Amino acid sequence: MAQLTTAPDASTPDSSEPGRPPVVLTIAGSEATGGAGAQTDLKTFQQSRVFGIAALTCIVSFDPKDNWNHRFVPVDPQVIADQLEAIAAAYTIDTVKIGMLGTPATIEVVAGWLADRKPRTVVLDPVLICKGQEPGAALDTDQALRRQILPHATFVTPNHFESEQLSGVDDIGSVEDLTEAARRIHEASGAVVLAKGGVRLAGSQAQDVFYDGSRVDVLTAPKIGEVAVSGAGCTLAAAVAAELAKGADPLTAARSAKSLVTASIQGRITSNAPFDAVWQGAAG
Ligand code: PXL
Repeated sequence: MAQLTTAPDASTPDSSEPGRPPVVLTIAGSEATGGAGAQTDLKTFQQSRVFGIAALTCIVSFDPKDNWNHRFVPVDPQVIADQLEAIAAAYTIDTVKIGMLGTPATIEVVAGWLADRKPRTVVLDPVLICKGQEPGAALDTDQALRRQILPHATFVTPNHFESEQLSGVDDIGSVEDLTEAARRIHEASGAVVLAKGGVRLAGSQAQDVFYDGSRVDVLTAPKIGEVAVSGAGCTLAAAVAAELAKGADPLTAARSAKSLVTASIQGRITSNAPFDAVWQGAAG
């Protein structure tokens, strides 16, 4: 059982110091090729002009000898607790982005830390599936994420599959379905929801549904190809977190994040891997 030490509150540095960027924490996995996960989050934070820090939850190494499937190794829960202890001792954390957690033990540590530190803004990218995980373990992880992490989220960014899973709306095939899913996820969590249709909804536009409990907005951008680019979801949630940390309202944060993702997909980097990597620097 990992020990979560409650560090003494860091003597809060003056966060209104002129020129000082907001500090944004990502709690996420490493994806070694840099197309997704914590590496993507940190690049997004830099591009968005916030000071990014990261606590690593797992290490994903694709296996080029096995069709680039995921090899997934969780970080020891105590080591996750240690990282969070160091971070909370150094900074007052107001804004957190949560990416891949990967195991119930990791979720336990992160949920405990969120309950203890109560950051004002928690942007959850509810990563439910990692190809390298054993399906039984993935189910436990999904349930733990829903029960223990979702209640702490203030903003959640499910993709098409995650929207179906979290809302119980089957076969989301239209913006209306996605809106219903966003409403249900909001009712279950209280969080602002940005449900991503991406390339999964028919038509020439990539459509996402924003719902904050009172207003529904459909965010659109022309689709760039018909294949989802890995790292786009991480970039979106990280950019939302960065914009909220800088003081944007949720809808403005969602719109800015979507335009950063669109530019990052447009400027994507090819490699010898069979998938491209989003490049946040392309946003200029
Ligand atoms: O894009 C989802 C994702 C998030 N985090 C890590 C990943 C992936 C997908 O590969 O490896 C660490």
